[in-house]
Amino acid sequence: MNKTIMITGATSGFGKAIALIFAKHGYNIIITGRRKERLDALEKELLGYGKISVLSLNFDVRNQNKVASVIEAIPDEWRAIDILVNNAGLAAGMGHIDTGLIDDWDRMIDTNVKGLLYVTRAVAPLMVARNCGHIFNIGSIAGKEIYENGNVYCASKSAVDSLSKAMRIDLLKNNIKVTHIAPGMAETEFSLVRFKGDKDKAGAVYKGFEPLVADDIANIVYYCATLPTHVCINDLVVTPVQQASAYYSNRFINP
Ligand code: NDP
Ligand code: 8X3
Repeated sequence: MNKTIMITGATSGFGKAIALIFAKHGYNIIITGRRKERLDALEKELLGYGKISVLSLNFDVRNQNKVASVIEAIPDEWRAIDILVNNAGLAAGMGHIDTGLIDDWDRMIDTNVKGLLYVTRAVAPLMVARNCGHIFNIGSIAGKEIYENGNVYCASKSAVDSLSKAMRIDLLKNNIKVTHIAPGMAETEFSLVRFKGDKDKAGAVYKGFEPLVADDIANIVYYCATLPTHVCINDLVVTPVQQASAYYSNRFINP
């Protein structure tokens, strides 16, 4: 019987790449996100791999009632979720703490922290009931090292790091693995979202630089998920070779 993976934020970037690699390996996939048309297109693409089932759930992780009711209503054959990937998240803007936009702060905290908690609260009991499961939380190098203007995004990802440790402790007796992955710079729609559609600002982030791509993170998630049952990778920081930390990167210099 196929195993089942649920991925939040599967309409783009890491989440989509994770859905594709697990579909290739014969997992049934639950994809979630706000953009319904993208979920529909991805569902078709995933079904193209054959011999798997796909369930699309269209919700905003910030809406606790919706998260709880949609997950509560999933059909019986989908309730045995083996892997949950808490990936949905974003950075909104960059600014000093004295001038930052409150609306941006709310979006980041509501999505990256509260949304992750709402989804986990709805799915973890299903794993506890079966005494098995694997939860992946996508944090960031920004949660390990704080950089100027990163304040609230960094804090939200530090919370993801802390919550991963907390989940591992609280779910220890339930045989549930928890893996925190903290990527460095990766070229997805992340910077376009952070800079609110400004392509020049988003493009500049990766200039003179070979960033990670979504497949790099997807391959790592797949590797961690397929280790022997007694092995759990707890915490991984993953950067491009040209990035040594949140502050140090070795950019190509234009001639
Ligand atoms: P993308 O912008 O490409 O993808 C983000 C995904 O999150 C989308 O599928 C989006 O779906 C979903 N999402 C965002 N907000 C919500 C919401 N309120 N409700 C439901 N889904 C939501 O970025 P990445 O793939 O790069 O980002 C994935 C994760 O990786 C994020 O948590 C990000 O912070 C983290 N990360 C990214 C890094 C990078 O450099 N790219 C580095 C380190 C960590 P939709 O809009 O359809 O709802
Ligand atoms: C995204 C990585 O360095 O842009 O989480 O904050 S960084």
